Amino acid sequence: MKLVGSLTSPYVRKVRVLLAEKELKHEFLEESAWTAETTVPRYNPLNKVPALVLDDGHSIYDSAVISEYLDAPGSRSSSRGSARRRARTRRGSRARRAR
Ligand SMILES: N[C@@H](CCC(=O)N[C@@H](CS)C(=O)NCC(=O)O)C(=O)O
Repeated sequence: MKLVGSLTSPYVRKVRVLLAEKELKHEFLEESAWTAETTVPRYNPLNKVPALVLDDGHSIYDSAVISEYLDAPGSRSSSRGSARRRARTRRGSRARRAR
Protein backbone atom coordinates (compact mmCIF):
# COMPACT_ATOMS: atom_id res chain seq x y z
CA MET A 1 0.00 0.00 0.00
CA LYS A 2 1.03 3.59 -0.50
CA LEU A 3 0.46 6.59 1.73
CA VAL A 4 0.09 9.87 -0.11
CA GLY A 5 0.78 12.92 1.99
CA SER A 6 2.93 15.80 3.04
CA LEU A 7 5.45 15.82 5.87
CA THR A 8 3.85 18.86 7.47
CA SER A 9 0.26 17.63 7.74
CA PRO A 10 -0.80 16.55 11.25
CA TYR A 11 -3.40 14.25 9.66
CA VAL A 12 -0.69 12.51 7.63
CA ARG A 13 1.54 12.31 10.68
CA LYS A 14 -1.19 10.55 12.66
CA VAL A 15 -1.40 7.86 9.97
CA ARG A 16 2.40 7.60 9.69
CA VAL A 17 2.64 6.99 13.44
CA LEU A 18 0.07 4.22 13.17
CA LEU A 19 1.88 2.62 10.22
CA ALA A 20 5.16 2.78 12.16
CA GLU A 21 3.64 1.44 15.38
CA LYS A 22 2.12 -1.47 13.52
CA GLU A 23 5.27 -1.93 11.40
CA LEU A 24 3.18 -2.01 8.24
CA LYS A 25 5.11 -2.09 4.99
CA HIS A 26 4.17 0.80 2.75
CA GLU A 27 5.53 3.34 0.30
CA PHE A 28 5.33 7.02 1.09
CA LEU A 29 4.52 9.38 -1.76
CA GLU A 30 5.31 12.89 -0.64
CA GLU A 31 2.69 15.16 -2.15
CA SER A 32 1.12 18.44 -1.20
CA ALA A 33 -2.43 19.38 -2.10
CA TRP A 34 -1.39 23.01 -2.35
CA THR A 35 0.74 22.97 -5.51
CA ALA A 36 -0.56 23.59 -9.03
CA GLU A 37 0.88 20.26 -10.24
CA THR A 38 -0.50 18.20 -7.35
CA THR A 39 -1.47 14.59 -8.04
CA VAL A 40 -3.56 14.33 -4.85
CA PRO A 41 -6.96 14.46 -6.69
CA ARG A 42 -6.00 11.16 -8.35
CA TYR A 43 -6.21 9.59 -4.90
CA ASN A 44 -8.75 11.81 -3.14
CA PRO A 45 -11.37 13.81 -5.08
CA LEU A 46 -11.49 16.27 -2.15
CA ASN A 47 -7.80 17.07 -2.81
CA LYS A 48 -6.73 16.50 0.79
CA VAL A 49 -3.99 14.41 2.30
CA PRO A 50 -3.64 11.76 3.59
CA ALA A 51 -4.88 9.18 1.12
CA LEU A 52 -4.01 5.52 1.39
CA VAL A 53 -3.76 3.59 -1.86
CA LEU A 54 -4.48 -0.09 -1.32
CA ASP A 55 -2.75 -2.89 -3.19
CA ASP A 56 -5.84 -3.33 -5.40
CA GLY A 57 -5.45 0.28 -6.58
CA HIS A 58 -8.42 1.70 -4.66
CA SER A 59 -7.76 4.53 -2.30
CA ILE A 60 -9.30 5.47 1.01
CA TYR A 61 -9.04 8.90 2.53
CA ASP A 62 -9.70 10.91 5.64
CA SER A 63 -7.26 10.15 8.45
CA ALA A 64 -9.99 8.80 10.76
CA VAL A 65 -11.19 6.36 8.09
CA ILE A 66 -7.62 5.31 7.25
CA SER A 67 -6.77 4.84 10.93
CA GLU A 68 -9.83 2.69 11.52
CA TYR A 69 -8.95 0.61 8.46
CA LEU A 70 -5.35 0.09 9.60
CA ASP A 71 -6.49 -0.74 13.12
CA ALA A 72 -9.03 -3.36 12.04
CA PRO A 73 -7.73 -6.86 12.74
CA GLY A 74 -6.81 -8.67 9.53
CA SER A 75 -7.67 -5.69 7.36
CA ARG A 76 -4.56 -6.08 5.24
CA SER A 77 -5.20 -9.72 4.46
CA SER A 78 -6.55 -10.30 0.97
CA SER A 79 -9.10 -12.75 2.42
CA ARG A 80 -10.68 -10.06 4.60
CA GLY A 81 -12.69 -7.63 2.53
CA SER A 82 -15.01 -6.32 5.24
CA ALA A 83 -12.63 -3.71 6.68
CA ARG A 84 -11.96 -2.47 3.16
CA ARG A 85 -15.68 -2.24 2.35
CA ARG A 86 -16.36 -0.43 5.63
CA ALA A 87 -13.55 2.04 4.92
CA ARG A 88 -14.93 2.77 1.45
CA THR A 89 -18.41 3.34 2.83
CA ARG A 90 -17.13 5.63 5.59
CA ARG A 91 -14.90 7.44 3.11
CA GLY A 92 -18.03 8.35 1.14
CA SER A 93 -19.98 9.58 4.14
CA ARG A 94 -17.03 11.64 5.46
CA ALA A 95 -16.61 13.19 2.01
CA ARG A 96 -20.31 14.14 1.89
CA ARG A 97 -20.05 15.78 5.33
CA ALA A 98 -16.96 17.74 4.24
CA ARG A 99 -18.83 19.39 1.34
N1 LIG B 1 -10.52 15.47 7.70
C1 LIG B 1 -9.31 15.28 6.90
C2 LIG B 1 -8.52 16.57 6.84
C3 LIG B 1 -7.32 16.48 5.90
C4 LIG B 1 -6.76 17.84 5.60
O1 LIG B 1 -7.41 18.88 5.84
N2 LIG B 1 -5.53 17.85 5.05
C5 LIG B 1 -4.93 19.09 4.66
C6 LIG B 1 -3.44 19.07 4.98
S1 LIG B 1 -3.17 19.19 6.72
C7 LIG B 1 -5.06 19.24 3.17
O2 LIG B 1 -4.70 18.36 2.41
N3 LIG B 1 -5.59 20.39 2.73
C8 LIG B 1 -5.71 20.69 1.34
C9 LIG B 1 -6.94 21.46 1.02
O3 LIG B 1 -7.78 21.69 1.92
O4 LIG B 1 -7.09 21.82 -0.17
C10 LIG B 1 -8.49 14.14 7.50
O5 LIG B 1 -8.61 13.88 8.72
O6 LIG B 1 -7.76 13.49 6.73
